Amino acid sequence: MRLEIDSQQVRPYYDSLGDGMVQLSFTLPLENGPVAHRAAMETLRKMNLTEISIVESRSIAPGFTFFLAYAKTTFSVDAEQLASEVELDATLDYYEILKLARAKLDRPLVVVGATLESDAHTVGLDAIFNMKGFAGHYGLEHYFCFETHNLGAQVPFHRLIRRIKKVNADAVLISQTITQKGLHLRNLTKFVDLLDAERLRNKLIVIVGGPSITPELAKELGFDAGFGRGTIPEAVAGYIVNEFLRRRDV
Ligand code: B12
Repeated sequence: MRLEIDSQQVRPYYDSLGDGMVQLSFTLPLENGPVAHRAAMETLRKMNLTEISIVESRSIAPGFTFFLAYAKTTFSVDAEQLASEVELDATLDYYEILKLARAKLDRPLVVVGATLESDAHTVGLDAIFNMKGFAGHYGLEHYFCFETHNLGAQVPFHRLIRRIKKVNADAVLISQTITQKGLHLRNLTKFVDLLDAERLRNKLIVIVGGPSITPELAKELGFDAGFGRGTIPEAVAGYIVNEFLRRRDV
């Protein structure tokens, strides 16, 4: 049986299509008990949820309680409207990128990558760089048109900038996963400021990626492009080659 879905009124569902039910988990800094329970209910009501049911409340440390709840949302979203606002993905594939590079580039582009400062999460950056690639897509090391320098984890600002200068980079790829207390925002803003101070910003294609990165956030922070969850290497490779050619040919 094919379900009829109204894409102008999309709602979460749990039991039956369109029921609006969501599952939430959160922690309150209160001892598990009736007061914490009421505080949790009140928290959910203030989110404008209805039909609230708290299905789990567990003490996770003295003075802290973890809650799991089901509740009903009372709104819908218009996915048709959203689809018209989303930029169409014009990603070139691996072979199209190589063809473009062979036709238009007279040298490999130098690409430096790192996870900044305290951030130790390298899996995402490696997915983009590594020869064997990610989800069946070759990484940048597999393309003849890139000279790659993946510096790995926890690279301090000054070391990254030194390497950018030493290899005369065309593009720099930063990965940021940890977002606790806005750490990524501080790191990324400082990095762009340092590039400015070193008069490197305008000579480089500056890219950031990570699970919480969106193209909009990247632009806001002064980067040329941002890539989020599920990015495949072709999207990044195609962007670098196209952006390099665009700047060179103006
Ligand atoms: C593996 C892992 C670790 C490993 C990392 C090992 C390593 N070498 O990378 C270890 C055990 C070291 C670790 C440590 C910590 N972790 Co951790 N970790 C994870 C975990 C389970 C998976 C991350 C991952 O590898 N994803 C797979 C990759 C392929 O996905 P991705 O990173 O999103 O990358 C894709 C895109 O985002 C994008 N992309 C990413 N980077 C870049 C860069 C560029 C340039 C581009 C173009 C694209 C791009 O492309 C990639 C491919 O599509 C996540 C939870 C989760 N399930 O996501 C927690 C998680 C990221 N960790 C977390 C935390 C809190 C920590 C610790 C603070 C825990 C602790 N208290 O010690 C420490 C911090 C260490 C540190 N100093 O950074 C939190 C982060 C919360 C937050 N938002 O701040 C998470 C979400 C877990 C959680 N739910 O709490 N962690």
